[in-house]
Amino acid sequence: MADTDGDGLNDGGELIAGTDPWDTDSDDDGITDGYEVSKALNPLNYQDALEDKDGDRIPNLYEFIRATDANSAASKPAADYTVNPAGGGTHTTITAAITAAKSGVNDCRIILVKPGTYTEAMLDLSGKRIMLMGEQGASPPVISSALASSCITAKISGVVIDGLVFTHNVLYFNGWSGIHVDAPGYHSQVRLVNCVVRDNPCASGGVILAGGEVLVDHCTVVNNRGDETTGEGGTGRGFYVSDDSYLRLRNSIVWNPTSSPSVPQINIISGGQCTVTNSIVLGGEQGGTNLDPQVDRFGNLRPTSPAINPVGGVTLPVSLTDIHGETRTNPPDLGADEHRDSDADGLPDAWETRFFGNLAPTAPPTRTQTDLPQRKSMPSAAIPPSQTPMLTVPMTAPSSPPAPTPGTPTRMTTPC
Ligand SMILES: [Ca+2]
Ligand SMILES: [Ca+2]
Ligand SMILES: [Ca+2]
Ligand SMILES: [Ca+2]
Repeated sequence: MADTDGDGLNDGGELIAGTDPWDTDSDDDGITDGYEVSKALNPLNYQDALEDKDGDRIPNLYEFIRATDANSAASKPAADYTVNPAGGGTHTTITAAITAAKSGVNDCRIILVKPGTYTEAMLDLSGKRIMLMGEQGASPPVISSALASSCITAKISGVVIDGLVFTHNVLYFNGWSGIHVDAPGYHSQVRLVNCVVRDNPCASGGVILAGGEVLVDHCTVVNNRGDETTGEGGTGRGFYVSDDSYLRLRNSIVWNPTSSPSVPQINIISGGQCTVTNSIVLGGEQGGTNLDPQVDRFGNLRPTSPAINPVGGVTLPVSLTDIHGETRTNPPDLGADEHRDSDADGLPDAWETRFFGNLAPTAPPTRTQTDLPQRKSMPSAAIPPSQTPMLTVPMTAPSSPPAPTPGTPTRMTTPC
């Protein structure tokens, strides 16, 4: 039978699928009808373009453009650019990699960002569809703006930001936010997944939506301020949803306590829309659950968090892994961190790996001060007498350590 529009789905198939035999992409999501039907995507729903059906971090749209299999986690494109401040990648700054991706002839390029703290001026994702992908590990890459602007801005449909931490290290300022999305247009979509947006002291809080539909999946949006009532960008502690934008929040945590309870966690104005699914939101806003998620200062779940194996958790298209690269279990935990305690010592794997370098129940002999830059500069007098200084922890672990009390690991306080 003929395939009149040449989209890989013959006319009989188009009839069965309900698609347009004269239109290669009936739902205008950038993926042809033929590919969508062959991969059991929905050729009549544009919202699956930035979903990740096989959970391999690569959205369906990118799998299609890059000619990989959206149904197989083993089939995915490699990163096109690698950012490593220490060298060895294609670039040492994210800005340079974005510039390269924009100036290339190809679309839907992938930038892998190695761990580090990046203090570059506001990153600008525009011109071409780009996926910014943090390398997963115990210390995921941090984008820490030192400027009175957002850490990053996404201005084009198809942008995906996966596995990064966004924060500011400056004092409060008006306008802007941790992430700024301004991608208006028909069926315009941006996806944030497995990201931590924390400690952004901005008038518009964690994330500004100023155009487009933004799918926020497994993100942890905590301790952002957004408590200015007259900021130029308006206010919203977690999200500021304006200008006909649409926030689709799923499997996430929005918990931004401040001194001004009148400012919403998700502030919706000027035609903005919002749907919240399977998420914790302070105050129960927008149908979220009002339970303290017990998140530490890095955005990770403490062992007693209600975000772990949430009651009524639903199975949705999710990443197979969390921001640390740890395997998600069903039901997946809320936010960017999946709580894993593989040696059952009451200490999360990511926490042990980050601070001790392995999963041993007490400090390993290989640990050095250089692993602990925050403590290295802390004068000993600043250590409360009730806490044992890190470097005097006994080097020899008892053969059968007592089971720690849940929620009270041996030492987890770090100077802020
Ligand atoms: Ca066809
Ligand atoms: Ca399509
Ligand atoms: Ca579709
Ligand atoms: Ca995929």
